[in-house]
Amino acid sequence: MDVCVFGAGSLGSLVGGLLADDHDVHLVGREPHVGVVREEGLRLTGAFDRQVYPAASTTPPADPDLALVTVKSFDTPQAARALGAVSPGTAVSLQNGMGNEATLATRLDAPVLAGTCTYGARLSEPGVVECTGVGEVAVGPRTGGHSGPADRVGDVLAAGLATTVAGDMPRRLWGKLAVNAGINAVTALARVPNGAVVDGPASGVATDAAAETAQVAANVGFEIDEAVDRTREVAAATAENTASMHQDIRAGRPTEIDAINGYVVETADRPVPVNTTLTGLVRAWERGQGHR
Ligand code: KPL
Repeated sequence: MDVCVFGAGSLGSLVGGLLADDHDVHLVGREPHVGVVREEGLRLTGAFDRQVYPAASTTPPADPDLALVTVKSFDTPQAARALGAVSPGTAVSLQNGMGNEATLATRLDAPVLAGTCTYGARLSEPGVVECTGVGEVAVGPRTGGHSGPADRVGDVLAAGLATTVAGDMPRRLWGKLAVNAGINAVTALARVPNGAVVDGPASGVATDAAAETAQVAANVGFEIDEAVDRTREVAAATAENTASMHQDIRAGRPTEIDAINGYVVETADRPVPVNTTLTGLVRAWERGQGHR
């Protein structure tokens, strides 16, 4: 199967790398990373120790059977345009935040599936990605239920990743959103690893942000009562990790605040003070950096 990974940063490279022995994988990312992968292959370290040889470039190949989208949520419109031009057979969002699938679907004729991914990854240097935590991928129709494309994509992913084909992706996306709303902005603003929200001064802020997200989810029809416990569990399981938003702030890059805590604020029909505060602080930092 021809698999294009659109957004081969840390997570996309890990996902593509884990599939490369079984499928014809093409990583689409930035230089110098894709150049090194093209010349020397991709080294997987951490939980894996493997050298793989996917194709790699800055633009997507024509007609891939499957496109796995792993760009930051603010780059989804650009991914939709680029993938729309190469007509993948099926597309799957494995991104943080909400609304990515709908944005992709505006430009693609193909089925667009929802996905969540809890593998941890870090690009240690061009051509080298470290797996900082073995997680799980869930994939399924973006409106829930089951479909032939979702089952087929599940088989493709299962070649290299722990995979579940799920009939309740909308609920799972809310569950993942709550975890990200609890961990990402808090650890980014406090400049602490994920484990710092398990207990200590930041834990109440993180669990309140997750609990507010669960209330908003319930209001739009999705019960994620386990959100607070799940946030603590993920923080404990990824205790040493630097969350993606923390990595972005450290590197001076724009963050996914709009698609995470900002989405909670926009969707809420009642006050969500913790998410509002986190969103305001991260947006203020972004403005200071000239990103907005
Ligand atoms: O998804 C993550 C992220 O960093 O974006 C978590 C779950 C917080 C793991 O670091």
